[in-house]
Amino acid sequence: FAEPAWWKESTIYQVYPSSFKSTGSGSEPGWGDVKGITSKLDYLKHLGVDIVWTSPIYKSPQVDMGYDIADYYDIDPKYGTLADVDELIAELKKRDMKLMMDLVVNHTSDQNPWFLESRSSKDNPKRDWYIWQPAKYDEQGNRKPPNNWSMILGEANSAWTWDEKTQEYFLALFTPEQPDLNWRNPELRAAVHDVMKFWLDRGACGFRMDVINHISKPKGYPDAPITNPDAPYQPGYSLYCNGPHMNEYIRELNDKVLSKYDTVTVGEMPFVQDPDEILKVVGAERKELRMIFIFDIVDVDNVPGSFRLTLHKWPPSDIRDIETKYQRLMIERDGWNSMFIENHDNPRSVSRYTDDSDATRDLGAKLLCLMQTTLSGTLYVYQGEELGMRNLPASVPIEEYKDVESINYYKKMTSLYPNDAEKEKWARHVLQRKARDHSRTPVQWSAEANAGFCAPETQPWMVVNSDYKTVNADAQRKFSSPESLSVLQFWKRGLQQRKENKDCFIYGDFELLDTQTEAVFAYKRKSKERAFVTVLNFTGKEVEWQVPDQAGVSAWVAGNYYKGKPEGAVSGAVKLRAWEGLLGTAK
Ligand code: TEU
Repeated sequence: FAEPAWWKESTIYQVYPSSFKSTGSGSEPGWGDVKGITSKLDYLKHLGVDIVWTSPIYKSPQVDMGYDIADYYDIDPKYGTLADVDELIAELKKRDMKLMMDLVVNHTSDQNPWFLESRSSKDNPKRDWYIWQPAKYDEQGNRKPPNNWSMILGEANSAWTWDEKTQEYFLALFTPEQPDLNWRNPELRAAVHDVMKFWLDRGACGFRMDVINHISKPKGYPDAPITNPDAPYQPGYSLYCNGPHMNEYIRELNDKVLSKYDTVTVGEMPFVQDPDEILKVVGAERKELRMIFIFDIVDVDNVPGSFRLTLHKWPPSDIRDIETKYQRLMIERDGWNSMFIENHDNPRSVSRYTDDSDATRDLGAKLLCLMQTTLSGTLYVYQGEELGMRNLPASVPIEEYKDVESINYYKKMTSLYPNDAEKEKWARHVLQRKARDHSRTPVQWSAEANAGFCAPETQPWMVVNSDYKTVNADAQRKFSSPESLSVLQFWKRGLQQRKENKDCFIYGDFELLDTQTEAVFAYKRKSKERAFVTVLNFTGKEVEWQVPDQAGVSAWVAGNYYKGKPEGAVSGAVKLRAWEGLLGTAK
């Protein structure tokens, strides 16, 4: 069994600050602000949250919603001031809670003074803090970027941007306004260490590290393999994810900074699936990061090897197979992992993994809660997930999508296929399923105007989901029925149950109970003292499930169809209704 630690047992709640809560204390009306986070700490404490992770609140031109940082040492006026952050940290502390910051150091904003200096001349001392390369030329003498890598948030474009003044290309993997930092340069690395110390000294408990596996690019910037022969540029993930010096740079973060504090760290690591590669980072003896975000579960509906804005049909057993793989990695090989299915880069989980129609949304959200609260890994809850918030409906016009990735995708599709109504419709369909915008709509606090997110007379920066009159925190807090709990109440109970039985749910053994039934994910969690069994029907159809002998269920204790104890047989055949989930105690 894994060694106990506070950061394994903590429930971490992700705040997407622009959409969380606006008190009007920032410079922009209709934006969430830091005081808004502080104003909701009692709500979060009541839910069972230990750590608040906030997406970037630093000074930023907001090309990519703060993932383009112009000043690591100050807060964007839209969110408030440094004093507001100090107040947030103090208020968290009063409630025995902590603050985790987002550390975005694969790239900066093109408005960051580091980059302004770097691009000012070829002999500027900070020139080498970013990745500059000379142009290539084809036979006709046309200028070409140094290689064929495509931009991540707009794959029709090159990852390289030409700089007229100094006549070189710079690498900017995400958008041209987010130039990549050159981690080969030791001065740059020391500057990153300083940023980290600044925030830890101020009271942050650690960092979520944005695309930390992109920091080491391969020498010579070779071309990426051609995955789409019709596209002008190709995804370069296989080359720059987990690059040659990545582990060395991460270990240095630990030696120079992290080891001097008691921190929690989680590295965002897209496109890594090899357990040995993962263990190099999170293996207990490696001392690199506490855990990472592995993307398999959120990549489940992407065309394999392709971009996120694609649709791919997947069987429900994919969820079982993915979760099982990583449960074993943690428990049997002494690594640690994060448990998450939602964040600001993905559609809403209830819309994606279950059925978000009015009749089943509630059940789907609770099913996902039951799964997450009974599996190992540090648990991450994304704002609104605890309310079962869902994707924007198809009726919302395309102009309401604000994310740079969505905008670039729609532009690409409509310019690639001009006057093609079918293709345009398809593009809108893909965005309605997969856009990052769905998780970025304002949190629905109440049935009041603007869902209580900001003042009634203020226009929120993003459209509020039209279902807010029924789906909101206020209604779910007050909800009362003899048959069931609201999604919010179910989450609160689930988180509490997880803590009370952490020997099983956090540190316990994991045993998969069924590899055959396509629809069902069933598993046993076991400690020295006791055991639990979770059974989840991941389809909208009724399934008859044979309880296997080794399950040894003694009683059902919770389920998403029930407020109290579920009825039904504990052995033999059990009828699982659409999206039904059960939790039982076991021998
Ligand atoms: O995301 C990195 C990332 O690779 C994806 O989650 C990305 O959003 C997706 O592949 C796009 O299709 C992180 C941040 O979480 C994201 O919000 C930023 O846009 C990105 O890095 C750049 O900082």
